[in-house]
Amino acid sequence: MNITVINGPNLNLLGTRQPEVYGTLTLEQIEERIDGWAGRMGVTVRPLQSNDESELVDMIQEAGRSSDALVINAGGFTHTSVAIADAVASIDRPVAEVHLSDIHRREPYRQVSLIEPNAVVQIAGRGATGYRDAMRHLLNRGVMPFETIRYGPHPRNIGDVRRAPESGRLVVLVHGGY
Ligand code: CA2
Repeated sequence: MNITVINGPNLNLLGTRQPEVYGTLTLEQIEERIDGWAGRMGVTVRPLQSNDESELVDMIQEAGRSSDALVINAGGFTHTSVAIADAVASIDRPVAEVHLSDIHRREPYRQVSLIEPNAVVQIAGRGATGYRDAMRHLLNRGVMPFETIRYGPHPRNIGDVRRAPESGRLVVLVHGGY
């Protein structure tokens, strides 16, 4: 499987300011992690970033032609861009929407995503690991549906529990806090 990972406006500034909201990793470091996770999953990734709305539309259309799936953090355009939402809706490939921060616990204008209706999943508030979970979701989608459960108040106190299709039983191994 090959997955295009698109990051939108201002994500190139990660690691420079607002670490309490977006973490301390730079985009380059996040992309290195994505590459490592993808390698372990047997997935090929193509990371892209742009601050330009029309370039992002072109990237999404191109991913629709040349990739099996798309992971997108459209940054601030998530909440405002009908053009990007339309591009996501136009492609015939599964799209996973990612946000480093938990947009649902932030300002009201960030709580609305125009992309969400056409994404197969929205993952927010898990920091960089959200990209890993998005790729995992795209890889396992349809094979093993998952349910996200919360075990604490912090947005990252979550786990995705998958149930193998032929199994009537679910075993959850709790360790290291989860
Ligand atoms: O939580 C996310 O991943 C966001 O998509 C990040 C966007 C924000 O506009 C969305 O509402 C949520 C912003 C990304 C980066 O912003 C920075 C600004 C200054 C310094 C570092 C990062």
